[in-house]
Amino acid sequence: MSPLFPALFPALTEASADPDGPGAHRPALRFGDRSLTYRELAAAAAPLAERVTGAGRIAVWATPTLETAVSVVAALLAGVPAVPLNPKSGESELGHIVSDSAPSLVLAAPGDRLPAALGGLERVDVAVDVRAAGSSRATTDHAITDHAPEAPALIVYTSGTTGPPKGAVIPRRAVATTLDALADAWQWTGDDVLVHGLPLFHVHGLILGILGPLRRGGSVRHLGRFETAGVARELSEGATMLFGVPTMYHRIAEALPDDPALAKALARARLLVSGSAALPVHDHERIAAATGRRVIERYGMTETLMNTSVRADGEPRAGTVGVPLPGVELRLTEEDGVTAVEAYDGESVGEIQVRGPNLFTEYLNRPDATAEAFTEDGWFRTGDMAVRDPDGYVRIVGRKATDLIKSGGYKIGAGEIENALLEHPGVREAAVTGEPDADLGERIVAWIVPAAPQSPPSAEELAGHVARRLAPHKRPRAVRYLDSLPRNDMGKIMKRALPHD
Ligand code: MCA
Ligand code: AMP
Repeated sequence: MSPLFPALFPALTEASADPDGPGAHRPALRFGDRSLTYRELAAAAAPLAERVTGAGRIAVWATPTLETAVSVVAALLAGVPAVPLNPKSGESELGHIVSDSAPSLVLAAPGDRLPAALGGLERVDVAVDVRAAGSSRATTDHAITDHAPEAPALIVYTSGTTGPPKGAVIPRRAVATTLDALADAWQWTGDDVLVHGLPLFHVHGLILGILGPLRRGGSVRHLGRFETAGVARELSEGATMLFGVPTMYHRIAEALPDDPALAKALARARLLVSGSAALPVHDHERIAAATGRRVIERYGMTETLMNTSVRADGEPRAGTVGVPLPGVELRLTEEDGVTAVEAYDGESVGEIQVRGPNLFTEYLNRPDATAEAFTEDGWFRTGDMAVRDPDGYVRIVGRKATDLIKSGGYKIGAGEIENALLEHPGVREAAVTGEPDADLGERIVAWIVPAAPQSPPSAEELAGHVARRLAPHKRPRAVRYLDSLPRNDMGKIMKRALPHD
């Protein structure tokens, strides 16, 4: 182990070395009525780590369950990069991810039905027997070792404007760095108990929401699925922090007027954190008015992990994502992508570029895309447009690419949906845009020129088509039919010229 890079999960290492020690019996993970202490987690993950050692890459069928958390911890202990799969992904998306990342194994809970796209992979059943785990201990045979900081920890697929999603290779060093920077910003300790209901195949729910508490030696209670009742229950029973996407906070804001128990529970929380998209000021204000608590925002990206945050000891300013995290260099640049915008005036807009140990290494198998994403001197181009207040608070004001849609906190490329729509026999031409939506932030709208104008495919048919091929969250929420799409002289679709309501 490198002395500069302590184990990713010190509490787990300790519980494994001293299964009767004081930290070993502390709670680590809870999903519904199933939970594991650190000692039990070590006992469950260590043999699995041994099983997958040397496996190249492994896929994890990332349902919101204890099995997923144990699988990812085991992969990290073994030093084998894990590829979390959205269990609702359709065939085309899964097929792409599997052929691109070429895992040798897929880890899934016993009884999970895996789709045909995973048929070629050897399956390892992850049987977490919670009761048996209580009496077993991680033995020294299953020594928990650590691995090189630059070794890949996870490959997380993320949408671009066109084409299929790209696999961001996230090294162990980035995971450790970002979680420690958040610990500093949020005064996050082993005494914190996090509650969340986020999916486990993205950075937010998996790295921040599961690996974060484990790195601190604290615990997480996952709701299985997001519901305000679950949030209220856990926060009133000892949870101290809540992580969510803006859609979740919007739903909380909507529920608050009729739910005094929810207001009381939120008022007790130490920290309410929103991220993955902008939380509208109106929702910030409604939550503050009903609970006396301010939600704080942090800003990150799959490729960069976390870049900025409002600090726990800072001023919680609605509409901003706070200040750069320790170790993160952040600059704004002009249109040319290299000239720095120096002003801190709350007005001068530039693209956010970041540099630091929190960054990914590359897009898997995509040297072209990797090269394009960085400037010559190593700054990562986020594509997010922002201004800075005089005291350094960053306000995100937009996005460079109009073909990226953020819906429910998921990043979705218009191009991948257009391609899927064009594969439908009833579609001649297709364009996809995002429109403002109070609940989802943006909703996906499909503009269709039907192959047969007298019998166009229905909106439900097209939503189902996209959901089956890609994923349900990528389905259009509205379909508009046109005789032709507006195009410029070059034949390129002019999305800004599409008629709006
Ligand atoms: C409806 N459904 C369908 C269809 N229509 N399924 C198949 N085909 C159809 N045509 C199903 C859905 O699968 C779902 O099933 C249910 O109907 C409701 O669908 P939907 O309305 O889409 O879901 P929702 O409940 O409204 O979801 C809202 C949500 C979700 C819970 C907020 O959007 C969410 O979990 N967002 C989190 C995104 C996230 O984690 N982003 C992080 C990436 P069922 O009811 O069974 O589920 S960003 C990131 O990581 C960076 C680093 C960052 O900064 O954080
Ligand atoms: P993803 O690529 O799915 O990891 O999403 C990253 C993108 O989410 C960023 O580039 C931003 O556009 C957006 N994002 C994340 N957090 C915030 C936030 N707090 N406010 C506004 N946008 C955010």
